[in-house]
Amino acid sequence: MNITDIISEIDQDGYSIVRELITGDRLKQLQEDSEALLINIDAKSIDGGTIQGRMHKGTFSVSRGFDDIIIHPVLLDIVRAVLNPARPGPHEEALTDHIKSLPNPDSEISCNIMIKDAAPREDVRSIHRDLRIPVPRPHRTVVCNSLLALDRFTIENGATCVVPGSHKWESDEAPGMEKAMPVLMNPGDIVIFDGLLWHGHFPNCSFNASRKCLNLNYHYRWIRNYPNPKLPDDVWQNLSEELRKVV
Ligand SMILES: O=C(O)CCC(=O)C(=O)O
Repeated sequence: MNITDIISEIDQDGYSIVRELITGDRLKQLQEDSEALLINIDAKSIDGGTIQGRMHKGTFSVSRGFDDIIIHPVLLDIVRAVLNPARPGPHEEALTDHIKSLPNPDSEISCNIMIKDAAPREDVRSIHRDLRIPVPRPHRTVVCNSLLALDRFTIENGATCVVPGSHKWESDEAPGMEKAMPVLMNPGDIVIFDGLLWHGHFPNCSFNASRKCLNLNYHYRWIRNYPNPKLPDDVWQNLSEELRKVV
């Protein structure tokens, strides 16, 4: 699929899957680096109660292992096209007024990364949207989220689920899981979606298959939900100009 088709798919369905964005040794290294960072957390079990889940937040502040993925040229081309403010959407005036009312309406794009897992026997992540700003829905894309598969995503092991077309819905009432479709991926595939798309993940019904992914959330800087911590000066100086612009 070419980039134009991917962008039209995100416009129409709210998401698109890019196959084999990362392959070979680079993928293997990403899998190892992610595995090494994951931290144990309490997670909801499908059997009731709590199990040991895994996650890593604030990944950019402690690892340089993902910098090239943040500025991957294919990913950035898609994200920049999807977040393009020159493509006005519904309620554009209300969106413009909201942005203008902010103390620092910085319209550059920023990326926050974290590592997410769905552990064996972990329950669903409930269906949600990634943002709620005081602007009527739908509006043009202001958060472009993505999940790069590091394990296989299957129906059994808690694949991400999406409700196609729901980024265009006015209502903020969460749809039921029965409306959601699985996002089936192999390691190295990536799903890219509009932050207004209703999504979550299915339960991981397996007993031994974890379902890791690198979560790259691209958004306008004026959305203050996902700030990256400030890096020490010597680390910052060594980052490429291109990377510094998006973190
Ligand atoms: O881990 C998943 O499959 C879902 C992630 C998610 O809901 C999110 O990044 O907002």
